[in-house]
Amino acid sequence: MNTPVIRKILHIDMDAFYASVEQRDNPELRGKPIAVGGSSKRGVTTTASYEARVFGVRSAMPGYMAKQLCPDLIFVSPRFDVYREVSYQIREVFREFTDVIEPLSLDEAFLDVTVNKKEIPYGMEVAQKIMDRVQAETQLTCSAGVSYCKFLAKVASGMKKPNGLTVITPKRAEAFLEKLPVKDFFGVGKVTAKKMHNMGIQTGADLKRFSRLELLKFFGKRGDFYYNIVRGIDNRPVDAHRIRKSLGVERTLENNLGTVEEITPILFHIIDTFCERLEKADNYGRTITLKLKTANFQTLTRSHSKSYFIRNKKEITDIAFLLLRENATAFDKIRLIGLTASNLEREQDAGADGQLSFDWEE
Ligand code: TTP
Ligand code: MG
Repeated sequence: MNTPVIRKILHIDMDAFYASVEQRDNPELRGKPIAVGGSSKRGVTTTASYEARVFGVRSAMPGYMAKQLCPDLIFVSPRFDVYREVSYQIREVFREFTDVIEPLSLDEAFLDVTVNKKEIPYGMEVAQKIMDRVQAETQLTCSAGVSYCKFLAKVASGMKKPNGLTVITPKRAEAFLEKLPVKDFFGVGKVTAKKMHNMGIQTGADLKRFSRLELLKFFGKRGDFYYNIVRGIDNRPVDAHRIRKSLGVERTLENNLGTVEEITPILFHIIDTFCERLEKADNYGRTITLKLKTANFQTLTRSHSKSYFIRNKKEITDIAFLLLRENATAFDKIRLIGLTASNLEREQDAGADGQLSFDWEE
């Protein structure tokens, strides 16, 4: 009888990625609190240096708020072409060890190193070697998580940032998950975490008290995922051939909104993020889709296609608002808005944008 092979999965994630690149390339910024992006009107930060995080500055924070928290904050414009270049460099490093690489964004990827090109028996040793090689190639640090499945590798990589390496063995997995706050579960977004908190679920141990059926009842098909994950069961393979068919952004609203006037500022904000995401991914679509979820959980989608790739922000804005107005009479209140680009220029460019394939928030 074959004994099942325990996989060795790594999750590698660059530390304060854009900010570290900026500090690397401009010595004057080193040791200082900086935020990348966020200086324009309505602009939000993409990320902050560790010096700025001490003050509470975070990703996706409006610039004015970041400045309030940290008056000495220096805003730096993003340079996506440089981030992309670093992203290629780190993927080349990964490729020295394995071809089973699933990028999640420019700065993070899953690697399956169960079998690796250097024939290193320990996942932890592979991870350490990769961290060293990444630093040598890019003068930047990354953090690594090592485990037997994607979920735990991903959680592990965030535990000792920056420049940290964390291993979660199968033996430690269940105890670790019991203590883990559900808000830190990969795949549990803000809305679900809140719902779980309302149900008295704070940690993995609390979550474990619910049966599969109960979780299915409360969370639909995601209930099955939560049931398994809290028991350390995650058999998803590292998918080196994930094909991206669309790129999008969606937001669940804090309050359900009814009129076009109420929705307008939020849609502007979504358009900003959406355009940034397309630019970051360096990928554009011929079709733009607006998705609205109504207060009574109906999903409305409307699309607009062109014969060319839609890159221009003004045009994207016009299309988004056209689609919103076309829908305006179809709902009473809405609870979620999303924008998606499809018919992409580069459907093969798996995960080059930062959106996770299993962000199952909504
Ligand atoms: P992350 O890996 O989430 O963050 P980070 O690398 O800046 O910091 P950490 O050390 O905690 O990993 O994201 C990678 C890059 O993606 C980040 O540097 C900037 C960009 N980004 C955005 O543009 N918007 C966002 O909301 C987030 C979270 C990241
Ligand atoms: Mg990172």
